[in-house]
Amino acid sequence: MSETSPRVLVVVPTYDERENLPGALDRLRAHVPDADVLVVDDGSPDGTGELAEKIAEREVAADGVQRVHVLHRAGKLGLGTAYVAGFSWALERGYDVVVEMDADGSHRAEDLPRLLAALADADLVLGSRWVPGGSVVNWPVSRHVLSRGANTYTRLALGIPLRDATGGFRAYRAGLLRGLRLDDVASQGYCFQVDMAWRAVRAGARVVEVPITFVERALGQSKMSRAIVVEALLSVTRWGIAERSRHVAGAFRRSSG
Ligand SMILES: Nc1nc2c(ncn2[C@@H]2O[C@H](COP(=O)(O)OP(=O)(O)OP(=O)(O)O)[C@@H](O)[C@H]2O)c(=O)[nH]1
Ligand SMILES: [Mg+2]
Repeated sequence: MSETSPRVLVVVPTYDERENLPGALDRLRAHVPDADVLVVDDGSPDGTGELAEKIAEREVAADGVQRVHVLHRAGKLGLGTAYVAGFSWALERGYDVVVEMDADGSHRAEDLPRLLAALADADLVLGSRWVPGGSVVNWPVSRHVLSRGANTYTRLALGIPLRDATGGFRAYRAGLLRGLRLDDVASQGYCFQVDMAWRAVRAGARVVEVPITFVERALGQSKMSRAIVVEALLSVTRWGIAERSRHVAGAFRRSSG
């Protein structure tokens, strides 16, 4: 990464976020004016993709620079593949840093400069709700329990020290993404976030957590579902068992060899 002025791309996946996207893009422009944005829209029935195009055109007309880009996909293909498509788009265009960020207002653009600053000594920076200084605004107790429980389970099952591996507000050095095999990432939802963190840890990446304030969406519908929670639980369990088996096999080979 060139230390002077890294080129940053913020990837924002959208599905029916018409009410949220304009505010999210305005706040990004205010807090990280030099970052480019890629909206990855899955043919949102509410017209989010077309709205994103209009905002992009308006910005070009205003100052002649295209900072907002839009990638249209044919239908709802899932959060994981939306991010992988966004990462590939970024790597093909030579960005130095790639950010994941939701469109629904949960991830605050004012926290992003701290995430980007922390990349000076890291390959992956996780915006974390569950480190000192991190917080969640407007969540019912059930969501706290789910997120805390999922993260504790992930930490124990995979043996990684991360407090918030399921969060989706994070910044990657492009070099790390280039070194990870993204073509076989099949996870969606929370599972995608854990998958990427787990791949990064196994690749020897420096992963750090920076506290963020996560604000529950005020508008629009959550796409979270029971299937997404089950997918994460099953996959983390599978990865944990595979990891333990590798350790046991290694110890056995050492003791018998
Ligand atoms: N392109 C694309 N975007 C998606 C898809 N599913 C969700 N998103 C977007 O991904 C972001 C996160 O989705 P949310 O529904 O907010 O899910 P969440 O943040 O895990 O759940 P909540 O905390 O309940 O909001 C939002 O910007 C969504 O619009 C999808 O299949 N394709
Ligand atoms: Mg959300």
